[in-house]
Amino acid sequence: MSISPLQKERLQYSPKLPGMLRNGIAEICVKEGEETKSVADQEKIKALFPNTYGKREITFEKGQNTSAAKKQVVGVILSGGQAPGGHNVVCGLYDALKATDRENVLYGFKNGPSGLLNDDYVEFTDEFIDQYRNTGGFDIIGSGRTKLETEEQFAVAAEVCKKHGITAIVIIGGDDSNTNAAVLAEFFAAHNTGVQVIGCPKTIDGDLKNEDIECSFGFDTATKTYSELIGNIERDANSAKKYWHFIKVMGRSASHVALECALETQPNICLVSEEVAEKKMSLSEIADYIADSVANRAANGMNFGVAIIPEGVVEFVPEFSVLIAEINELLAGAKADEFNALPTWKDKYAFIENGLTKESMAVFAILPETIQQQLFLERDPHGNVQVSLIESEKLFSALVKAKLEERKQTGTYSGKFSPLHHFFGYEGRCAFPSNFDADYCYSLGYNAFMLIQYGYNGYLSKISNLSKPAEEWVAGGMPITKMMNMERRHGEDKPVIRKALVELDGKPFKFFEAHRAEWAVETAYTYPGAIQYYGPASVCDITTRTLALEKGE
Ligand code: FBP
Repeated sequence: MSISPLQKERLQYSPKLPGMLRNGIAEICVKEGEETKSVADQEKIKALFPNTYGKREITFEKGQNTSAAKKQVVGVILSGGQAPGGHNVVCGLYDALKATDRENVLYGFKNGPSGLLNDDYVEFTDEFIDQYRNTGGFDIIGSGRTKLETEEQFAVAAEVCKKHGITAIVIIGGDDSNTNAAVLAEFFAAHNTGVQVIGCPKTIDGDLKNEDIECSFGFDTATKTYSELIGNIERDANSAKKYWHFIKVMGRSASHVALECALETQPNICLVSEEVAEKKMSLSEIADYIADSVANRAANGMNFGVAIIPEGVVEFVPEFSVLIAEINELLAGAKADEFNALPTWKDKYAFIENGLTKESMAVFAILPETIQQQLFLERDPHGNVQVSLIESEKLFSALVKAKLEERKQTGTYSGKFSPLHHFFGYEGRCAFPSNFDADYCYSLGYNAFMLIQYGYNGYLSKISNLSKPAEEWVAGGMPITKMMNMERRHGEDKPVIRKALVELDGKPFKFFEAHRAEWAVETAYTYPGAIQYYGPASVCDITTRTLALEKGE
């Protein structure tokens, strides 16, 4: 296999562990902290997790290893969307497992949780794993979005574990996957299988974080990758001085990615979905807000700019969510066939006009035709509109264009507006992990094995103090049930890890809020450049602005 020069070098990189894990397995001891309780709905969560609720928070320290010597056969699963550093979680897990006992075994279940159900796996060896050290992607075993959530699935999982003598499963995933990890851990405990379950916090979206988990892995590298590209575009915009760039960035729901990129690059506009919802902004108000920046800059002779749009924003616009709900209703069941049989868009438009309320029709009517059609073409397997596929960067540039036309009529704007569109998502999910993600992920995996070795079940691998150098990081574990509350999902009350949205009173948003008026008019762009893997720590080991601001740095 031919590999790039960078990959060749990265294979040799030694990820940094927290200081307390550096002295070798024989010198890692555990310190138990307080008993825990869930963040809300304590009685309900306790009743649903009688075997795993209320366990103690733990941290590792330097000292005599007192874990029971036992052969470990561990299965690992990569779940959901790719995030840079996933391979290093597997490598850290493997290295700790083999350092403890060469007889220990690590299996990788292929293509996500379905690999466990289908008993489709690979056994890791030194030779195999060494090809993936410090590389991006999840291609080492593949990933998938099958949800492990039913008793039937858990029973199959228990059978597969029994067949291979598996002692523990490590699930590397986001909030949903780790919620499912907690339920699986409870099932295994309730059925005395002896199999432990440990989770690791992954997602580029950055929405798996709370008072215990400072950030999910992958967020650092993905946002640095997007920020490099946005910075390059800003410099192009400032050179050519003729385009407005509308850039959608990934993040299915929360706007952490968009906000971090804005903090890194200081664009003219960055929408924050959580603020849109809080202020109940309409599409028209958002368009006016962007148009103001376009017009003010034009008045200063700058017919160019950059606007960042979070992927999930339209779902946070109240009137748009009502429209989506009405469209889902309009096409429910057989009505979809009736709609699809209509020969022309004109006929379809009349059908829509007939079926929507006056208010929703007014919202629908201002959308560009391509977006109107997208709402009816892109359906998920349940027949619902696939909101994530809506090209919101094009939607907002079209709405802004219409606003500017109106302003031209009234003589309040006389600039030029040439928009270009971009979507940065998949570009960042499999980048070579930054040193931060390489180190953090390796530590998460290594630490996950220590949790297994010490017999913990239903815990999330936890590395904290992350804004400091790795030497000062703190390794430990937190019962997943501590992060849970009850939420309504698909008509049922379910125990879930609470998804972290951008907090409007949090320091990262406050910083952005304090500067955005200036950025909207001035050209205050900053150019972060490419991720640096070699060189001074001041550029190679920096974490995100979000984490630094949250930590008051
Ligand atoms: P996870 O929550 O599984 O980490 O995935 C997040 C994400 O990358 C979102 O940002 C994006 O909306 C989604 O996955 C895309 O999913 P897919 O890879 O299935 O197209």
